[in-house]
Amino acid sequence: MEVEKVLQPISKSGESGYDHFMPEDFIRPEDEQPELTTFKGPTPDIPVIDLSEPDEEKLVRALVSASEEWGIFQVVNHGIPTDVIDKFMRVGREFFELPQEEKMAYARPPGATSLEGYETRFERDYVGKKAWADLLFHNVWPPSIVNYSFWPKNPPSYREATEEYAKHIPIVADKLFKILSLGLGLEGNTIKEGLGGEKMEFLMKINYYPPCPRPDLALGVVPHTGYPAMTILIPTDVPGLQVFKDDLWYDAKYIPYALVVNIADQIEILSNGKYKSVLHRAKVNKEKVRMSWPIFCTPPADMVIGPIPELINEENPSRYKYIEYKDYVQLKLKNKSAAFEGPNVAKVTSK
Ligand SMILES: O=C(O)CCC(=O)C(=O)O
Ligand SMILES: [Fe+2]
Repeated sequence: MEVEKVLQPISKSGESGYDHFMPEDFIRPEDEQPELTTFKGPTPDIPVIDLSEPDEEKLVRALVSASEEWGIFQVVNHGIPTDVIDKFMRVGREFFELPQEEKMAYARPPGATSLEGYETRFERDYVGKKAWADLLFHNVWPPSIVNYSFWPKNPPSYREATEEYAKHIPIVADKLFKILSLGLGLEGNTIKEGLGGEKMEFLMKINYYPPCPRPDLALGVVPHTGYPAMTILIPTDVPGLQVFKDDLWYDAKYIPYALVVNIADQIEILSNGKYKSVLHRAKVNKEKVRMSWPIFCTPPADMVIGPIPELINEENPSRYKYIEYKDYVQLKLKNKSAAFEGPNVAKVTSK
């Protein structure tokens, strides 16, 4: 058995354990280390989308430009009450502050095909390194896929607070899918239907990033684009999310109560490459715990996804193949560099 044998001394202060030593397993290769690769100049802000904008055309224009240029935007005035968000974040944090044995009661079963469950300091990684994060995954919608055995019973209000927040997410997602469809010149329901309509699945993840002795060398989430359609995320106020744009890594600004929405691979495919699946990663912090709560809008496994037929003609041939979502995921998992290449694994290659 491989023993955790390489410990790298790192800090002048600190007493013991992770305060003092950084296991080699967590040190990213140089081309990923945040200190070496973060852009240090003036940083452009990720676009902000005001969902209460009454002028629909203006909203469409703003969302189209954000999705084409960035693939990520922050949504304000989304209609989720701040107290619902506060309670939701509180119960997630309380769960992660429980003793390890209690959290392990929700551990992802070894060899499970589903992502649901608790994992500690784990990441399926293409360079054989670990990410500095603990995770909990469970489905939140529709009810037919919810398995409460992965929902913490402690704190006792976990289920109620999480359901209260999660019920808003398909509503926000529907609004965004509609605007994105209109932005393609199509009927408002086109993207949602292309993703499985009411069968679309909402998988929640909680990222818990403990304080890290060397945040300059580690990452909480390694660079990736999302496999599914779209991610709707709420973070704590500790900065950490970074976005890759024009070959540079930028810090995302924290906006209280804004939802961070990123376009993922399936929307890039449906739009035949117009909307961009954004490459992103998460940094960790030396003193503070950081947390984030993404919800992944995911097509059902057997949904065949490819560019929306109305967008395809002789001048605009299909850039992606039509494949079932579960086969797409397998293609991504098989190819080591695919994690950061958007939907390239499904690209139609020229003859
Ligand atoms: O923590 C963050 O801000 C990003 C997390 C993320 O990208 C993910 O879990 O997929
Ligand atoms: Fe992500």
